[in-house]
Amino acid sequence: MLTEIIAAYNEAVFDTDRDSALEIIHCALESGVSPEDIVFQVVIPAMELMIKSISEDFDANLAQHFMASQIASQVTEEMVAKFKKSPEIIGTVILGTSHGDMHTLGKRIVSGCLRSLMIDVVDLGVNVAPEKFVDEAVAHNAPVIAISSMMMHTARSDLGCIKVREILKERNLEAKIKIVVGGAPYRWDPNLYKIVQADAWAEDGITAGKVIKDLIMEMKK
Ligand code: B12
Repeated sequence: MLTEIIAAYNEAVFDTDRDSALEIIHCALESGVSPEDIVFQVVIPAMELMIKSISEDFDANLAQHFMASQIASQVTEEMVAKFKKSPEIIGTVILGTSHGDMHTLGKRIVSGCLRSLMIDVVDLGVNVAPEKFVDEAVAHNAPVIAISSMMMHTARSDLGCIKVREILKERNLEAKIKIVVGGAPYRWDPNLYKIVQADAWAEDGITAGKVIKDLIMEMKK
């Protein structure tokens, strides 16, 4: 039965049909599938499957990507509330757009993707000061700061990632807190993340989930 549910859910998500996706999930629940199985066997594998399809043409698959992350986030939130035992949160990520940057859509997608992977997200919103990223990471014991920049000048700014790195260095926090960046400028220049001294970058929300999850697991070792 699970195989059929997975196939039906994947089709609904790929068609960006939120209503059908939710209906499939609710029917699965009624027929006895556990909320845990829905998240770990249905929702997360569907997101992983989507990594392959969207990476072929990011812009053409944007709507699909956005909807998939929103559906995954919504279903995960609903199912987690029904888990027998609260799921173990893998770690916490501090997320925000860099100083001067008001673009929110990409960050929203990233947040949805992270939450669906059991990563706790502290969303600081837009136009975040570099000190704030670090202060919040320390306050929440977060191993990752994720910075979204949609414009070249906010990605390269002295008050963006570069400053966050400087503060981590000054406070001797580099071993404890890693920086992951993303946004259009990093797609234009895949080496930009090194120039701004981030530890990693990802080209889309689903890949961001994978990169950040791997980084958190690596740091736990
Ligand atoms: C929508 C949009 C706006 C909207 C934003 C609405 C909103 N609430 O977000 C509005 C109209 C407000 C706007 C304003 C401006 N914009 Co604008 N905007 C765009 C546009 C068309 C799409 C951006 C978007 O939402 N993309 C869709 C999302 C889903 O994609 P994404 O952000 O790239 O996110 C994905 C990945 O990058 C990644 N990702 C994103 N963040 C992160 C973070 C991490 C940690 C990781 C790992 C991954 C990751 O995952 C996301 C999901 O897959 C882009 C053009 C473009 N093609 O990018 C211009 C664009 C970014 N804007 C631009 C500009 C110049 C501006 C303005 C200065 C315009 C003006 N003169 O006022 C202002 C700046 C406002 C400000 N201070 O921020 C330029 C930047 C040019 C440059 N070279 O830097 C662009 C590229 C347009 C252009 N071609 O000129 N904009």
